[in-house]
Amino acid sequence: MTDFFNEIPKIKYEGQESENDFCFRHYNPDEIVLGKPLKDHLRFSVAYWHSFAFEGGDPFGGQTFNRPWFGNDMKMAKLKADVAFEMFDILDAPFFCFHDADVRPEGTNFFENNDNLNEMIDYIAEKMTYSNTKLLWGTANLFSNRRYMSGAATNPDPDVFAFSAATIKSCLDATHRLGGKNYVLWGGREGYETLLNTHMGREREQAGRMLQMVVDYKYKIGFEGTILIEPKPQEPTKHQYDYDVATVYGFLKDFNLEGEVKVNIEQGHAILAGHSFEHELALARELGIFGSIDMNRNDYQSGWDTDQFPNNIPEITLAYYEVLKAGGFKNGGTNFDAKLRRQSLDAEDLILSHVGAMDVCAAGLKAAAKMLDDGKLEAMRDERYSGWDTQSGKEILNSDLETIYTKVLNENINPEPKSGRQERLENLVNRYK
Ligand code: XUL
Ligand code: CO
Repeated sequence: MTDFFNEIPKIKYEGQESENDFCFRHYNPDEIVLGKPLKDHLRFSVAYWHSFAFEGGDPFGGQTFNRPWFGNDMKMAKLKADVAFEMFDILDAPFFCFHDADVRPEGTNFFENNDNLNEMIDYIAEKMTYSNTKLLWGTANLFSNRRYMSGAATNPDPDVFAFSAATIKSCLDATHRLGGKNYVLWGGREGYETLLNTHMGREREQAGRMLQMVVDYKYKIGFEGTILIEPKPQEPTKHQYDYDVATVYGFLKDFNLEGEVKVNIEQGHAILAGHSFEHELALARELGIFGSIDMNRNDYQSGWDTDQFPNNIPEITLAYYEVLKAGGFKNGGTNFDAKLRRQSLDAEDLILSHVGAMDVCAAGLKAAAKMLDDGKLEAMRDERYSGWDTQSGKEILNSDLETIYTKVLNENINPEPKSGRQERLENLVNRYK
């Protein structure tokens, strides 16, 4: 045991009347909702990078957190893992997620990185034998090191493509070894800073080729998890090729991978792309590529990817409504891709940020479940389209322009506009708590 979390007890469900800050008010893991326990609906995951690797920096200043495990050697990496698993235990977190660079010291070449990663994966695998926390997904950090400044798979230099491919292989091996449910590709630098130096078509081909190699390798090693792309429109790049769900779908179609790869949708990224979270979720569901979510929120004024913990129950309700409509998570889950504000220095801040986030997600999911179960919203939506279920509606859709022309003339079709009833639906949605 380390002494980092000191006196902080295991977090238990106490209900909404409790005055204790260190308890769940809405998240009762074993509560049955729509026939299954809340914990299996939500599948919460802690992000290793934000909770244990983030130093508190922002564009104007560096480290604010003093953590006993900060440093670039194996002893520190192991202490970091000890603290991480202590936090997973305090929260009884079902899952965690990591990048290679979060868990291992940074080496000076591929050999050292690989060696460091393997030693840390041994260490983490041992911890997982007596922990309840499983791996939701692993991923490679192909964006922090300066070698990736012009991209990873989309780099103009083939040696960077090679370095990236080798790194993905080690990370996929590590994820497989730890029993990961998914493997994520977020292309932080797969885009451009200026079109003036960029061969866009070529870079897109390179990204597609890398993805095909990842899928081939998944089958080769028998990894049964899902490969996920995490869309984001920009930041750090000016433009990222995996802009949003629609763009990723087009890309997957182009490389014949739409049956192989799904999406990990992040709240903040959806907003940066000019969409709502529920829009991205609904589209992924309709296209059959919904996989998992990164739950967080951005500051509504600053306009960049602030990765804050979620706290808005009505917004979360609409998001989980889409997740439930998609049939819930299969391999996916709710990963808190969220970090403390840089003034939140204390160990308890790390715990309470997750407690609050788990609670608002539980409240949102329960409201969404009631809304779905009740069926009023779906009935009103269906009613709006009911004309398509009639004989005439079906004929129109299966017809051609000439026949429809004659039909409109003969039957004197003269549509009468109907209310979209938006406010009535908004009022309805606010009733579910
Ligand atoms: C960056 C982001 C990443 C991915 C994993 O905006 O969301 O942390 O989730 O690389
Ligand atoms: Co993310």
